[in-house]
Amino acid sequence: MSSEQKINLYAGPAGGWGALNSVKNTLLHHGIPVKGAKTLLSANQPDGFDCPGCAWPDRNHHSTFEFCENGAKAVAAEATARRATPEFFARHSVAELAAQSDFWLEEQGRLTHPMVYDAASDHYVPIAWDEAFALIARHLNALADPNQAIFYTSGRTSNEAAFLYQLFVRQFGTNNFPDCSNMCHEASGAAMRAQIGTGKGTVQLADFEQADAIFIFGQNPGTNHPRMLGELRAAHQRGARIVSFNPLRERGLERFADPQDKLQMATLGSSPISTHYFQLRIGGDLAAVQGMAKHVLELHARGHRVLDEDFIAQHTSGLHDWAALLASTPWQRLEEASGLSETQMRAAGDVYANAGSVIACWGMGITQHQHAVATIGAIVNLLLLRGNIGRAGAGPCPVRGHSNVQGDRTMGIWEAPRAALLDRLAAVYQFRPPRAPGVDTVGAIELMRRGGCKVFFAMGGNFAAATPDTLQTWAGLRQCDLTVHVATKLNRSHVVHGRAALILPCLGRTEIDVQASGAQGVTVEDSMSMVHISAGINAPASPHLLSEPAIVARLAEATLGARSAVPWGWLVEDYARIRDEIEKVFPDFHDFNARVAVPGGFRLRNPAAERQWATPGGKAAFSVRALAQDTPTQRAQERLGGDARVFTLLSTRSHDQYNTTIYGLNDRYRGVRGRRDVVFIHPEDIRGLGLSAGDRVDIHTAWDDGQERTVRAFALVPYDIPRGNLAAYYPETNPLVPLSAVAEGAGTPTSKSIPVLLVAAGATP
Ligand SMILES: Nc1nc2c(c(=O)[nH]1)N[C@H]1C(S)=C(S)[C@@H](COP(=O)(O)OP(=O)(O)OC[C@H]3O[C@@H](n4cnc5c(=O)[nH]c(N)nc54)[C@H](O)[C@@H]3O)O[C@H]1N2
Ligand SMILES: Nc1nc2c(c(=O)[nH]1)N[C@H]1C(S)=C(S)[C@@H](COP(=O)(O)OP(=O)(O)OC[C@H]3O[C@@H](n4cnc5c(=O)[nH]c(N)nc54)[C@H](O)[C@@H]3O)O[C@H]1N2
Ligand SMILES: [Mo]
Repeated sequence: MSSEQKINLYAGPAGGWGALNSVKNTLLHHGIPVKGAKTLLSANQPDGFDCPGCAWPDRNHHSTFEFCENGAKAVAAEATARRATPEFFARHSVAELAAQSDFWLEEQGRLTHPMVYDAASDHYVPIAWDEAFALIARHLNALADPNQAIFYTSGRTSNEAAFLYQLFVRQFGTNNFPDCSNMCHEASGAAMRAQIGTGKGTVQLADFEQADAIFIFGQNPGTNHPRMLGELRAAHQRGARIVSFNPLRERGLERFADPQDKLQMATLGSSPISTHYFQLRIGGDLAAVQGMAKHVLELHARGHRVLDEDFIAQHTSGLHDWAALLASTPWQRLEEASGLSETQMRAAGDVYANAGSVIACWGMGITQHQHAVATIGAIVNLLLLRGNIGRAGAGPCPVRGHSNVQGDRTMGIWEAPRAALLDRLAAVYQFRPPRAPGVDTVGAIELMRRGGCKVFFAMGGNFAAATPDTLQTWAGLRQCDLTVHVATKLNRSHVVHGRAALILPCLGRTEIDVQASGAQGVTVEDSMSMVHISAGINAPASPHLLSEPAIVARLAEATLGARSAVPWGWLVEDYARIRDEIEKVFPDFHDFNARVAVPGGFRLRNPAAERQWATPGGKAAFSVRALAQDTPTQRAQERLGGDARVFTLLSTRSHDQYNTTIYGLNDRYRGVRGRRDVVFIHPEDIRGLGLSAGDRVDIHTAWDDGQERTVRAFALVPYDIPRGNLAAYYPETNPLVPLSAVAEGAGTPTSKSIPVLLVAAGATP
C-alpha cells in the first residue's frame, strides 16, 4: 500500500470541516477559483439551476445557499476547466482510451465537438452535426422493425428533453425505453402502484417537521443526499426518533456537523442523527419489517389500541391475510432472515407504535434485491397499520437518485407505458403509438446479446458501466451496428461501442442555453413531486454544444421528415412552447408555464396523499408476501456444500463518486484513502478465511449458469458489518451481478445481494 493509500477508521462527523476541505480541493482540481465560486452558490436558487447532484428537494428557494458537499462536487465536475477536444481524440486511439480507468476518462473534462468513430484509424474524429443526424437517421430508417432500436435515458434529462424524446421515439415506432430508473427505484414504483395507486412518495419536506419518527432503510444520506441530513438533524433536535436500518455503520447516519452552523464549526461539535441503529443482515429488511409489524399486531391483540382501525376499515383491504401470514411466521425464522434479535425487532416495533406520525424513507439498500417489491410492500403495510399515509408528518418516502429521474418517468420515459398515455399521444398528435411494451435495461442487454438491437441511442448516462454483468453488456454493445451517446464527458460507454459510433456533446444544466427566443430554462421534478425551473448561468463549455431538446428535435426532423407533423424546430425556439405541449398531454400540468414561473414551482397532485387510492379495488392494499425460502446465497451454499467462503456482497457508492463518475479515490466516512479496490468484511470472517487485513482476494460470483464472473485482487478491509456479508464499490463490482439476477416483479438488477465466493488472489476457487 502506498503512502497515499490508507485505511483509517473515521471518527469525525459527516459534514463539518472535512466537507469544506474536500470541496476546496475539488474546485482547485477542476481549475475553478475558490473565491467567487458563483456557480456553486446558484445551485437550487430561484433564478439559478437545479443541482445536478440528487433529487432531494430544496428547503426554501429563497433561503441562502444550502451548503452541500456532494452537490458542490457535482457542479464543479460539470463546470471544470478541462476539455476533451478533437486534438485529444487525435492523440489517443480508442484502444488506448479503453485501457484507461473510468476515473481517467471522466478526468479529461468536457466534450467539445460531435465525434464519429473511424474504424480505419481506431480514432474518434470530428463530424458536423447535420452529418451526425443524417447518419443516425439512415441507420434508423434502414431497420426492418423499429423495435431493433433502443433508446436509453439517464435521469438528469430535463422534462422538456424527455417529453420530446419519448414523442419522437414513439412516432418512430417503439417503446424500447430502458432507463436508469430500471436499476434504481423501479421496485418502489412497482410496489406502490399496486398498493396505493401511485408510484411516487406521498411526503413533502414539511412533513419532516412534523414526523414523530423517521425510519431510514438502506439509504446513505450523508453521502448521497447530504441535504437530507439537515432535515434529520432538525427532526432529531425536536425529539423525533430516527431509526436506521443498515448492515454497515454509516457515519452520516450517526453524527453530522452542519457547515452552516458557526458554533459547531468553531468548536468541532456535531449533532447525533440516529436514535436507533439496527445493523441487520444484507437483505434482512423484509424479515425485520415483518417482525416489527408482528409486534404491533401482538400489542393490539393484547389490548393496546395501536392500530388505526377506522383507517384500516375505511381505506384498506387485505390486512387479515397479512396478519395471518405474520402470525404463522415464527420469531426464530424472522431472526435468522434479518440478523436482528426478537428483542431488537420488538424495540423497533415499539418506536413505531408509540409515534404519532411516521415517515419511512428508503434507498438502494432496499430496491436492489430479489425480494425488493415484497420488502417495499411490507414497509407500506407497516405504514398502513397506523394510518401513516395521507396525513401530516407521515408517509412513504422513496428517496430518488438522479435529479430528474422522477420527472422523466412522468414525461413518459417508460418501456411499459399506461394505455392512457398512449391514447393521449394518439389524440393530440394524430398518430398510432406502438402498444407493445418495450425492453427495460436488462431486456435491452438481452436483446443486444441475441443480435436483435441494431441501433443503441443513449440520452446521457453510462450504460456500459452502470449496468449489471459487465462482460455481457459489453458484448451486447459491440454487437450493435450503431451506438450513439449524448454526453457531457467521456466515459466507458464511448469506448465500448458498436461498429459505427457517435459521441454527441451537450450542454450541462449549469450552462446558459440560448435558442432563437433567447436564454431558456428547463423544468425538473424532485423526489417529492415539486416541479420547478432550472436555468444555467455559466458560458457553455464549447460553442459547438447543442442542448438535449435541440438534439432530439434535429434527430426527429432528420429521421421522420414529413412523416411527423410535430413542428420540432419551432418548439425548440422557445421551451415555453414545449411546456405547452406537455400541458396538452398531461392534465396535471395545466397552466404549466404560469405555475412554474412562481419561485419554487408547484407540486404535482398525488392522489394517495389525499387518501384517494387509484388501485383496482379503490383501496390501499396490504401486500401479502412471505419470506423467500431460498436466497441466492443460500442456494449457492447448498450447491457448494456449505462452503464457508460463500458471502453476500453489496455494491455501494463511495463518498467521492457520482454513480459511474468517480471524483476521487477517497471514501472519507468509511476511512478509505487513495483507492477503491477494497472489500469491507467482518474481522472474524477474515480470520475464518485464514487471511489477514490488507490481503488480496479474488471475488467470484456463485451463480448457477456456468458463466465465469470474477473481479481480482481486492484488498480486505476489516469493517463493522455482519458476518457473512461484504461490501465493495459500484461500478467496480458490476461484472459480478448476473444479468438474470433481478428483483421479482420489477426487473431491477440485484446489485445489493450478490452471492460470491472469496478466494486468496490468484488461487483457484
Ligand atoms: N454524491 C452522490 N450522490 C448521489 C449519487 C452518487 O453516486 N453520489 N447517486 C444518486 C443516485 S442515482 C441514487 S439512486 C442515490 C443512491 O443513494 P443510496 O440509496 O444511499 O445508495 P447506495 O450508496 O448504493 O447505498 C445505500 C445504502 O444501503 C445500504 N444497504 C445495502 N444493502 C442493504 C440491505 O440489504 N438492507 C439495508 N437496510 N441497507 C442496505 C448500504 O450499506 C448503503 O448505506 O443517490 C443519488 N445521489
Ligand atoms: N452494481 C451497481 N450498479 C448500479 C447501482 C448500484 O448501486 N450498484 N446503481 C444503479 C443506479 S441507482 C443508477 S441511477 C444507475 C446510473 O446509471 P446512469 O445514469 O447510466 O449513469 P451515470 O453514472 O449517472 O451517468 C454518468 C454520465 O452521464 C453523462 N452526463 C452527465 N451530465 C449530463 C447531462 O446533463 N446530459 C447528458 N446527456 N449527459 C450527462 C456524463 O457523460 C457521465 O459520464 O446505475 C445503476 N447501477
Ligand atoms: Mo439511481
